[in-house]
Amino acid sequence: MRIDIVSIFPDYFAPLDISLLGKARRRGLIEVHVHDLRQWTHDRHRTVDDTPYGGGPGMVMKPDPWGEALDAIAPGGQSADAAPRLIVPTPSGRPFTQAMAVELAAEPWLIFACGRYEGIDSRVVEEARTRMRVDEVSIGDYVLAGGEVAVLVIVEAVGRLVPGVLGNADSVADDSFAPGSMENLLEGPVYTKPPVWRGRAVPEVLLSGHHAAIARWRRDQALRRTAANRPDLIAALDPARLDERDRQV
Ligand code: 6GU
Repeated sequence: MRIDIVSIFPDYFAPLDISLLGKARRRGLIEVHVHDLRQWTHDRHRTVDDTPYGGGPGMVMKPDPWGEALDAIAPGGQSADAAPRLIVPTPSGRPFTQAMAVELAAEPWLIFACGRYEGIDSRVVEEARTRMRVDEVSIGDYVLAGGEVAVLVIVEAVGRLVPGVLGNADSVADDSFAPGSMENLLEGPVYTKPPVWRGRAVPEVLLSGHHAAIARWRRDQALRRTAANRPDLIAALDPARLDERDRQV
C-alpha cells in the first residue's frame, strides 16, 4: 500500500517510523510519503490560509496550494483499480469505524489531506471528487486543532490490517469491533502469568484448557463489558445472532 500525507506540519508524522508501522515500512509492506503543503505555495510568506468569505472567526485554507498538491501527487492516468482514494479528516466527516479501516486496508493507494484552522476551501474536495474517490472522515465527536492526529489514528488502524503487517499470532478476528463474531462487541479482560498476583487469581476457566468453555467465557465477558461501557452497541446487536447463553448474560 502507498500512503501520501499532505500537511503544513510534516513533523507530526515522525511516529510512523517506529513500532509496528515503522517495521512494515522497512519491510516494504507500506510506503509512506509525507509532503509539506507549503512547497505548493509561490509567495514570499508561503501563505496557505485566508479569511473566510461570509465573515466569521478563524482562517480557511486556500484552494490553490491544495489543488497543486493533489495534481502533483496524483496526476491521473492510473487504471481504476490502482487509482488513489483521498481521505480528508474533518470533524464534519462520516464517522471512522473498524469497518472503514478494513475497507481502506484493501486499497492500493491512500492520500490524506490534513486541514488546519477552520478547514479547507470546499471547492478542493468538490473538484477532487471529479477525479477520485473522496471521503471526509471524523474520528469522533470532539474537535482537534487539525487533521494530523486524526490521520495518525486512521493510518495506524488501517496499517495493522494490511496483509503481512501483523504476525499470524496477532489475529485481528478477536479485536473489538472486528467483523464477524466480535461485530459490535468490546473485547473482555485479558491475563498473563503469574496465576495469582497480589492475592488476585486468574479466572480458573482460562487455565482449564477447555477451549469451548474459554470461548464461551470470553463472549460472556465481551457482552458484559459492552453493556457497561457501550449500551448503544448492545441495543444495535442483531437479535438473530444471539444464542441462549448470550441472553442470560
Ligand atoms: Cl478527522 N479532524 C479534526 N480536525 N478534528 C476532529 C476529527 C478530525 N475527528 C474528530 N475531531
